[in-house]
Amino acid sequence: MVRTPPRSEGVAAHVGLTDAQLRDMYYHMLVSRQLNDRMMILNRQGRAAFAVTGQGHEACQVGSAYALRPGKDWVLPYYRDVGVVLALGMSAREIMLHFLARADDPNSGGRQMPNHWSYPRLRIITRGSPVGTQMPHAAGIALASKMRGEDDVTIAYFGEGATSQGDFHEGLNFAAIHKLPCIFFCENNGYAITESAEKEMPIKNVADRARGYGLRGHTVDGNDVTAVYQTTRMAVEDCRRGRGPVLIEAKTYRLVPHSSSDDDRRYRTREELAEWIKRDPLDRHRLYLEEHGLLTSAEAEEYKARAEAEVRDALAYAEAQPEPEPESVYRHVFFEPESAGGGGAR
Ligand SMILES: Cc1ncc(C[n+]2csc(CCOP(=O)(O)OP(=O)(O)O)c2C)c(N)n1
Repeated sequence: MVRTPPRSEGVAAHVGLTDAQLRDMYYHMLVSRQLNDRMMILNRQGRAAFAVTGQGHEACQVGSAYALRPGKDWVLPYYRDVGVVLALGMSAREIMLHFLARADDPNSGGRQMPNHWSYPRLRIITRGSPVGTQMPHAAGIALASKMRGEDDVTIAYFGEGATSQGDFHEGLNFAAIHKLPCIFFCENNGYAITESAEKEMPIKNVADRARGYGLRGHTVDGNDVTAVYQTTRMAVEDCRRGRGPVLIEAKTYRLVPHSSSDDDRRYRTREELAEWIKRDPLDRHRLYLEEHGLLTSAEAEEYKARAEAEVRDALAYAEAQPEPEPESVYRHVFFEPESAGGGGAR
């Protein structure tokens, strides 16, 4: 591969981030990848019933999350978004507690499906399993922010398959009519389980739909973490200035089957996969940092080892924690006044 000469000066400032943030992004991407890999292994070992992971989506997830204010902006992630919740501040230990359904899981006390995030301190909103339901919720939350005169932005994440759901259209239409501070962020990985994007929609870009609703749309390379950051940052600023909602489509690819229950060899070729492995967002960001003199190869290896250690620790910690008491199955099914506004679903 041809390498451009190091030119670190001003690169971070040009992107709108500090050198340290650009390196931290890489670390978050590594931890996200490691967590996802570990989840799939745990499933294969029979230690976790189900895993749905997001290898390949790290640039979309980490890049967009860096444009948000953790604990202030409202976030409705979907099941692949390990990188989003991690970059916002959920720890690897907490993610593992959730994945292994332990009592101390801050997302649901070990009572939700894996990757059904819900973390009040970080304003991460709980989700249901039906695809696309987060869109009207996001519009409603953004309406509340607007009515209260607060400058919070709401972001809803989803795959391109979710754009075929009625909820997607209702959410975008409502948000556009009321000019709500809401970002609809599509991680377009080209497949909805077995269905390729061509069978899901008659147009090439999800973002092209934006005009039909009267909102702004952007398509961005979803494997370029700095491009995703800049696009999301721009959308956040537009929302804060009262310019209404934005639809962002980040084009990417999932490097793994849909879930632990899927065999992707049935519907996509190994050659296609190999092409996308060459565009791995982790390698790409690492190269970017190295080319700009922001990270040496030795430091990159150190980052990798540190990420591995963090995930090993998270797993050992979570496995040693108790499972929820049987009686807790009835908690959080109906509204409980004493827990309203509390600091987590324990
Ligand atoms: C309403 C509804 N229909 C079908 C499903 C089953 N299902 C779960 S994930 C999924 C694919 C969603 O694809 P996409 O939105 O592109 O996200 P991706 O998994 O590709 O990241 C489907 C069909 C569901 N959970 N909810």
